[in-house]
Amino acid sequence: MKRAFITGITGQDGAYLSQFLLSKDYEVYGLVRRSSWSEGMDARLRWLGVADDVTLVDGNLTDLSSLERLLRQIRPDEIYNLAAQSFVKASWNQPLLTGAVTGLGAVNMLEAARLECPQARFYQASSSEMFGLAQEPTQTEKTAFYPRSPYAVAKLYAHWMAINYRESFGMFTCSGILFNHESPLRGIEFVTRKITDGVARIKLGLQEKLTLGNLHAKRDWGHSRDYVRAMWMMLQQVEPEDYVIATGRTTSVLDFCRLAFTHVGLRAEEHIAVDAHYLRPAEVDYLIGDASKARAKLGWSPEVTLEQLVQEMVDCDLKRLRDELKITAGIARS
Ligand code: NAP
Ligand code: F7E
Repeated sequence: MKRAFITGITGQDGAYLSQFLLSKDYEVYGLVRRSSWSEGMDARLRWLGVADDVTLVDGNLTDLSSLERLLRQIRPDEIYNLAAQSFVKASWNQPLLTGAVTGLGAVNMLEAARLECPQARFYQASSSEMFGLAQEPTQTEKTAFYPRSPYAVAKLYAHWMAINYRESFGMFTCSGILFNHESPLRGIEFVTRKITDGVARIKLGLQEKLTLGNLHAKRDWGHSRDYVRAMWMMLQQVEPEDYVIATGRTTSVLDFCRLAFTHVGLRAEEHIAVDAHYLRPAEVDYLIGDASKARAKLGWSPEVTLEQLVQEMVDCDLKRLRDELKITAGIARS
């Protein structure tokens, strides 16, 4: 039985990756940071029905000693470093924390692996945000980086450090340059989930308007379930390499809204408002990835279309809100 150690196990990708690795008979350990409210910590794992099948261990990406202790105890075959301050907009308000967690935190993880289990295979969660002000119309592993936020700069540092540990110490490190990927488990602050939650609220009469920022930004959106499979595939290869993971289709925020509103029989234009509060100091206007290398070498391709993704997200938000309304009505009656 292989053993995996996942940082960021309580996040969107951590939950789907846990489910995937359990289906492959892995023993799954996940890093959890201390917070004052621990009850909802494993909500995503619970939603996928895998919370009782993983072992959660306490530590923090910014505390090297905790990572060393855990790797010494667990001795994983594979390490997936998914933990990060991952919300781009927040990275301007908290640039130092973002650097400490998303950048240096990855180096803490690499260093702990080098000291305690240098043979373990290491996945680093790199990001299409590193392309930022895109230098080529379609981005591949060879496209020059131009990060546009403290988050992207921190990710780029972590990306090069993962490569540096491979080249300096011969460690099996892979960086997956993943384009945006979403799901019903996406954090509510990200635009796709904000849209699908808003559409569901408007449909149920709980909200009138959906207020957004830049409607014209374009992203290459896939499903998290497809993307965590690619992470695992990278670590099963003979040689460690870096891969772009993307669908090859780009869509504006406005068109994402249109898909979501149309799914519930509403017209997006009648319900969207724009507020400058949601604009960013520097924007990434356009991203579209070319995952030819992953297709050729890993045999990876996405299985979920954008339309299916949007429908799944809207339907899950509708169900969640209806369930909440039933509970509230039940309490009011009793
Ligand atoms: P997410 O839902 O925001 O999850 C982030 C995870 O990091 C959470 O489990 C969080 O724990 C944990 N974390 C934050 N700070 C930590 C710290 N100091 N110590 C330990 N854990 C900490 O992110 P995601 O969407 O699953 O993405 C996974 C990774 O892929 C991230 O590194 C992200 O930057 C990267 N990425 C994501 C995308 C995408 O489109 N989703 C694309 C490219 C790259 P709490 O639950 O305690 O907050
Ligand atoms: O923004 C625009 C916003 O916050 C997407 C992270 O997972 O993917 C994610 O980063 C676009 C931007 O994701 C709103 O300006 C308009 O152009 O959903 P987002 P992101 O910044 O692309 C990358 C690959 C990561 O690595 C990150 O960790 O949508 N937008 N109106 C808005 N965005 C938000 N959040 N809220 C709005 O109201």
